[in-house]
Amino acid sequence: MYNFQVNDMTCGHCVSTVEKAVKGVDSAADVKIDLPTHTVQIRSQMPAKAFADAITEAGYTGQLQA
Ligand SMILES: [Cu+2]
Repeated sequence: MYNFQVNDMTCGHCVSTVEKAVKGVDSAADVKIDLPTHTVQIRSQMPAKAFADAITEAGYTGQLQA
């Protein structure tokens, strides 16, 4: 389980863009996005870096939380 803080995700459109980016890395990933707290929870076998890169490529700033 990875937790990303994506502070520049500010509306429903951002949420769907980030979700698509995550699904683009792993279509089977379990993604939970909470807009009020700007958090993206991802359950996947893929490395965290792949998701970090995809979030960046989608135009957002994702901080992996420890
Ligand atoms: Cu938005």
